[in-house]
Amino acid sequence: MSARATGQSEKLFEAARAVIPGGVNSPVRAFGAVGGAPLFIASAKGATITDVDGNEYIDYVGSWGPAILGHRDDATMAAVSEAASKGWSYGAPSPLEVDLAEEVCKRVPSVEMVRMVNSGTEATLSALRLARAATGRNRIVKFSGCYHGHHDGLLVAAGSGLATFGTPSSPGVTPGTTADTIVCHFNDLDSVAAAFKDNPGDIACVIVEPVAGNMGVVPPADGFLGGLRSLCTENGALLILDEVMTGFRVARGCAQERFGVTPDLTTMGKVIGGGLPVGAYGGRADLMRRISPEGDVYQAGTLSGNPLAMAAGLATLAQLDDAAYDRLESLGARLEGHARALVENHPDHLSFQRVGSMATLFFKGGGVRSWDDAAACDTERFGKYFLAMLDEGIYLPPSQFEAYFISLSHTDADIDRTAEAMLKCAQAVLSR
Ligand code: KE4
Repeated sequence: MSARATGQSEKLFEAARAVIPGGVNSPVRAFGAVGGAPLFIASAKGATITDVDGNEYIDYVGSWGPAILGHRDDATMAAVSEAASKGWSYGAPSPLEVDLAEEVCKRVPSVEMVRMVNSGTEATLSALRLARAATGRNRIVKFSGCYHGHHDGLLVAAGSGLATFGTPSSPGVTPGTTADTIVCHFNDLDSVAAAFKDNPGDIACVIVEPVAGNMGVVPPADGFLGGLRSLCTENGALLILDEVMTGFRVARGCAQERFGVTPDLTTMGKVIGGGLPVGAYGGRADLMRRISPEGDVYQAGTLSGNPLAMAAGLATLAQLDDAAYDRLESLGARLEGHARALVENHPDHLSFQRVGSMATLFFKGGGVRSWDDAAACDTERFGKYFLAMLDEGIYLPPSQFEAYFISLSHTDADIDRTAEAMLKCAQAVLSR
């Protein structure tokens, strides 16, 4: 029995389930993968979140990536307050939209123009539409285990073959909307080559998380991203890097800078809004000029580029200088150093993978290179570990297939305390 009081969260969860599907506004928050009632968060500051029962936790969800500075940093708070003092939605252009677009284009050379939207889903949805328009082709390639938002064409289940046409993975998604989606295997260039061979001249683009974060953190194998770039170029298809999670997280210029690959289009979210609703897509100017009203590819959004979100994004990026990424790397390496020792004691049952300040402890030995590997994780043990970590005051993502996010507000002491809890909880779970 947990020592933590959770009565207020449980009461809120009961009330929420009466009026919100599953009691949450996004499925992963419901603790379905780990059991128990989700914690309702009352407030957060720095690396700490506090639930409605007054329990404090070191937070590794970080709003699923946006809270890279830590929660409620003073500069972002001041910037959003200043913007709000003037008004917060006009449905007309405003100066901060230009500022953020210029900052993104300055940081990411492959992004010559960028359009702001309100979520990562909107960003990828729009980028795929643009890729199909620009190439005049219908088919797209994605990878099993990669997630790009909840639009119909990407809610597909992979088949068992090398490169298979996706079948709808959710009711309400019609076979027609997934008929042009081909599912390949992450870190497997042969599966992508097969897709191009089997669909000559039909593939508009390949969309990929440059570092997979939605099956747990799975780094690209050496040569994988470069191989995708070559295959796309050779076959007249566009390469879309979905950097909604990795963007401005794993390097100042995104994963494309860290891994030295140049996409045709990039999608962004999370950090670019500093926790307020922002998604973005951008890339080569000749492609982006196809977007309405300059071009004929339609895309729109009532709240796109709103001043509050722009202010939060600008204030966040302003603090992400080289020193910040050095610090994030140092914190990530510190956690990895502790985790490696744990994994060495349990090589058949645990793996730890990290890129910069995003990491995952997998309840599977031998590492994770693709979804097939990730699917072999012991998710039941992960659930027990997650709940045990909560009792230790550590709030992890409530799913094996997610990333821990470290922020600039985490201290060495936070990391050491987390590692101590990881060792205690993982070993307890593995000993049962
Ligand atoms: P949103 O529509 O949730 O803003 O972004 C979709 C998306 C697109 N691309 C990547 C690489 C993503 O990771 C996401 C969303 N990430 C999840 C976390 N795994 C959001 C958490 C949630 O769904 O509640």
